[in-house]
Amino acid sequence: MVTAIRKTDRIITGYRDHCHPLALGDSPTRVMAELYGKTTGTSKGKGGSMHFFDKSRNLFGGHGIVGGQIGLGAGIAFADWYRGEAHVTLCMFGDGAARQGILHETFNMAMTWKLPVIFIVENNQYAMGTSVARTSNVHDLHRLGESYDMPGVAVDGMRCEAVHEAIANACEHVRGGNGPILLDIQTCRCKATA
Ligand SMILES: Cc1ncc(C[n+]2csc(CCOP(=O)(O)OP(=O)(O)O)c2C)c(N)n1
Repeated sequence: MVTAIRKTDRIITGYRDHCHPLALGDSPTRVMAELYGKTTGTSKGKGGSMHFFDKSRNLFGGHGIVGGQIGLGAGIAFADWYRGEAHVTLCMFGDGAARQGILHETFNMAMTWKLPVIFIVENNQYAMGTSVARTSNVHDLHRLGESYDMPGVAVDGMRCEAVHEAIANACEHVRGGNGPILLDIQTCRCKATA
């Protein structure tokens, strides 16, 4: 993902956030220090495991409230759009978070205002132990934006080239002023049934 974006683009994610600072160039020493609550950590020890923030790398968290980052991500994109800055926000969340009500209000406003945001479901088929199949009648998560006319694409998350290509295409779409796009990046090849 990081190979397809600009350094000035913004990233916001859920609570599984240890890899993001590393991918953005932070050192393992600082990441480990954060996990131990040390002032030498990425977020000065105040964030801990679920709340990695790094202003210098445009990492806006790390959020422990499942789905909370969906609205915040659109808010960051709104701020950039309002200031006339051409950044893209990559807003990541799990397949469980995708079932939160905030997704629908956010998708509606983000499409209405054509905000520069890529919504990314990290789809591992389970909200911790609860399978996609048990939480909804709709299992193709890339279709969740259809009622807002938001385009959606399913991506093989086990192939880094496919992820790079999908993010690069999505960035082009968003930078072209077309508004948000939803990527259902699948990190599990099996289909969860129970
Ligand atoms: C608003 C809210 N409800 C419930 C929880 C408890 N909780 C923590 S993780 C989780 C499941 C999240 O599932 P998903 O978004 O698919 O993430 P993954 O399982 O892939 O980490 C839940 C329900 C929470 N942190 N916040």
